[in-house]
Amino acid sequence: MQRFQQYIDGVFDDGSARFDSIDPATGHVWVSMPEAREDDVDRAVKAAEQALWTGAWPAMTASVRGKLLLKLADLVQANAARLAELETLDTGKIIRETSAQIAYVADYYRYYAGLADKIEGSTLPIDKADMEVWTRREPVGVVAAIVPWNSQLFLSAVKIGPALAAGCTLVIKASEDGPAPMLEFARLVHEAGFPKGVVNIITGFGPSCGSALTRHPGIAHIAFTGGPATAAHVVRNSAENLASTSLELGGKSPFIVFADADLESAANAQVAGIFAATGQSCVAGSRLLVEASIKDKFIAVLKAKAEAIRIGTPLDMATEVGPLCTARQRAHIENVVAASVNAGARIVTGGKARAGEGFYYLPTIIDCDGVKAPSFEAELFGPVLSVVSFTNEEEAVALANDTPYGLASGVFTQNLTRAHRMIRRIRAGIVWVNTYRAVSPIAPFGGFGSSGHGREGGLAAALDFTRTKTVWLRTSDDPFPDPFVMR
Ligand code: TXE
Repeated sequence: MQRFQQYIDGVFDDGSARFDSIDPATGHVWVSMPEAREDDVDRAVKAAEQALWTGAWPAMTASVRGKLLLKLADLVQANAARLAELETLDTGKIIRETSAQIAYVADYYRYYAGLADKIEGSTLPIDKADMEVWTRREPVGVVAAIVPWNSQLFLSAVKIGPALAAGCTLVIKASEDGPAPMLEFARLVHEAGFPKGVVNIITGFGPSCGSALTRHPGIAHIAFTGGPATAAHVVRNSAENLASTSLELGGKSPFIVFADADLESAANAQVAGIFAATGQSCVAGSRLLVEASIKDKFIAVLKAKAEAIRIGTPLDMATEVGPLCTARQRAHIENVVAASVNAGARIVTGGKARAGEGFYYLPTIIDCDGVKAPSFEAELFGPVLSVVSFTNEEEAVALANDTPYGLASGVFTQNLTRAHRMIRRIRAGIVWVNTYRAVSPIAPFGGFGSSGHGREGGLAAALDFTRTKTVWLRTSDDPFPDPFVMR
């Protein structure tokens, strides 16, 4: 059986313990993984601290850091097929998506490579005649980056790219579910030539590895993607080391279709929003809010599309929906769907696991009109769409905002003024109008409320990995004035 290794201080090793990784398409063990325990975490953080303050990294100019990031980008691109295959094998995410996404991950590194030498301080027009005052943007320190199973290379790139551009060092904890692509990526980091200790990549379980990492005194910033309950643990741990946090916690995003929308286009976007990535996407448009007058028609179109989806082995380019990543995840979905049906919600299509091996769940649409259905409220992280209708704009806004989450939203209408009103009133970090699930390194990404705080992507994300140092330089040769008066 293939054995993966962790990467600490520029060296690959087997880790303190080992665990087996399961192929979600078969439910069988396929590779052995290194499990980082407290000792490994401590070694990794100390290596990152050492690399932050001594050796080649802090002496490097920002432009050279940028060049290293460019080299990493080229390596990711050159190895995209291998990384995509590993991500597909270890998480069940379809190869059609992993290959396209990983090729694009290279562009995220390129974007942050370009930013490395554009992180500037400023000169202040200070209100004192004998002073020059300016600010420097310095790296925030050692960053703990924690990612979940879905899209690990992508979700880590939006943390690693800006952190390295800013001059930080990192310990990245890959998810215990499907860490293979991250551990393989460590080989590319090594090949790119980053000084040892700058990037450390481990994996392990949340309560042991994740917890030890987030409360470690050497950590200055925690960049976390995962569920809100885990985020609460992470933030509590950060009370011990006073690390700053950025949290990307998924959502229950509304997908709003008005009667005047281009229904064929909206239906395709809704398929992308809920069935792509088998629904295991933080921005999944899992709540369809549809104007009552077109509800039946729109659901009929969606039902036909859902039933035509090719479900199959994730390594087949023709497959459109693959297995869920874990048996645990599928059981969670089964429970919430069952509770929704008990509450009176009606299954339009799907609503059950696929028979046979692997953690498959059928593309599902649930009509929740007039029912308080758990599937309409809880994040399922699977191919399950819950539908409720509305009769006017006011009601659509109220339904859209009736959630503690606030990550993404979609508005489908041909009415320009209505689109603008909706953009203003929806409480979410992203509003897509007549499109869905579009991302770019250039655009900030992140949520409101229970969807977290902080933004990934865009210029500002790199600044989040810096801290400001203010420098005061006195230009007068006169003696220091009255020491008992603050100047
Ligand atoms: O995520 P966890 P899980 C949602 C989704 C899903 C639910 C639970 O609804 O059903 O969360 O998924 C690490 N200290 N999202 O349990 O636990 C863990 O090892 C530090 C939304 O898989 O949040 C992994 O690396 N770290 C979402 C990472 O946190 C800890 C993506 C995420 O795992 C830890 C994933 C601890 N105490 C799930 N416990 C999104 N935003 O897209 C766990 N971890």
